[in-house]
Amino acid sequence: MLSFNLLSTDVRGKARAGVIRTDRGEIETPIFMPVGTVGTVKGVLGPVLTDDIKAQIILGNTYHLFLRPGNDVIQKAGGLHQFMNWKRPILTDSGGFQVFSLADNRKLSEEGVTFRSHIDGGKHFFSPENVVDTQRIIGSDIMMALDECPPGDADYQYAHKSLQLTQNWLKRGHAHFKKTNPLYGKHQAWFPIVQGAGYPDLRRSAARCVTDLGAEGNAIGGLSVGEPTDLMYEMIEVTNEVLPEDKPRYLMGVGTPANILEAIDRGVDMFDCVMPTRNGRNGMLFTSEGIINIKNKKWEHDYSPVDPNGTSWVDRYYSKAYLRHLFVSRELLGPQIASIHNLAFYLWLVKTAREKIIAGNFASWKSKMVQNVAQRI
Ligand code: PRF
Repeated sequence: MLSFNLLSTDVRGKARAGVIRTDRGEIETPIFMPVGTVGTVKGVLGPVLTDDIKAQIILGNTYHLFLRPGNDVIQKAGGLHQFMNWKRPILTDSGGFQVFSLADNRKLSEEGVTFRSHIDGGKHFFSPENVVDTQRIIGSDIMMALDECPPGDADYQYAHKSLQLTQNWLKRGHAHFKKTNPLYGKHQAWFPIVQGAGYPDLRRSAARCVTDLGAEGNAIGGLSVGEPTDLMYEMIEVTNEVLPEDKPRYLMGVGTPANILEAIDRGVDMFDCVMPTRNGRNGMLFTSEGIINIKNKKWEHDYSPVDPNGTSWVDRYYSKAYLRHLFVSRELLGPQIASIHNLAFYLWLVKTAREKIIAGNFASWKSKMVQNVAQRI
């Protein structure tokens, strides 16, 4: 089983510190989950992820893994954990969001979604049931429901209709989850997803529908998809007023360090985002003092550490001038160092948030940190 223990709640706000227990180990919340879309956190070796970055759980994508290497390869390997030799928990996204953002020729129906692969144009069909089956084959510790994520500027009518579809899919996915079993002897949880675009009444009714399923954890989707940041925060608040307190809450695909701190302050426990790795590969470094563009000429002769306050060994082992040189020369090691640094920073951020919540001084630390992390240096 997956269990969640709340250890403490911030005295003033809604921030929580807790522990999720899975068959593959514990996850201390709030937590950030590095994104490992195709069974690799891009450019980062497994031992670096576990021992240096101290990732407690990583994310995989059903859509990508289903297309390549495919269910047969993963099943014969004995699941994704065996295949990539990762022993800690894995959460997989259902594929819904990726079908909508990557695939071609999508056709949505009550039954599910047909689409063409962005890799070879092959035609496929995802349903609330068959994405559970694929996630059983992957063997993820937390499986996600199939949902439709409407665009950030969806009008009410579209958002309402889309939510009805997602809610029907949630019920079908949940029923199928209950009827099926893990293939590799480790419990798998299934999390439903709250949608409802930027409309408080839709969010509330979606959160009630999700709560009624009684799942082991719940997710908030459909945010950070182009809507104003304040609207995103409002939707998190509205949703978390309804979602049960005794289950982990996962905000999907969010976000900047400031977004994460604000969402923690509103009672979110789990996060994932491609930003630390994707932006890192482009030379953007997140630090506790602000954002660095390492390709900037200003670092050409800066022989000080990549990040003197950083928690990863790469922060003190390499200089900014050296890292800039690697980026300017398009050397592979540059994006690798930046990814390791950024992931270690994100994990430091949520770990420190957790310590502050437990110590009872999260609010003041958060206000200061939200300003620091957003400035360009
Ligand atoms: N649904 C799913 N995955 C997601 C999202 C969603 O709404 C988002 C939106 N931020 C990111 N990843 N299934």
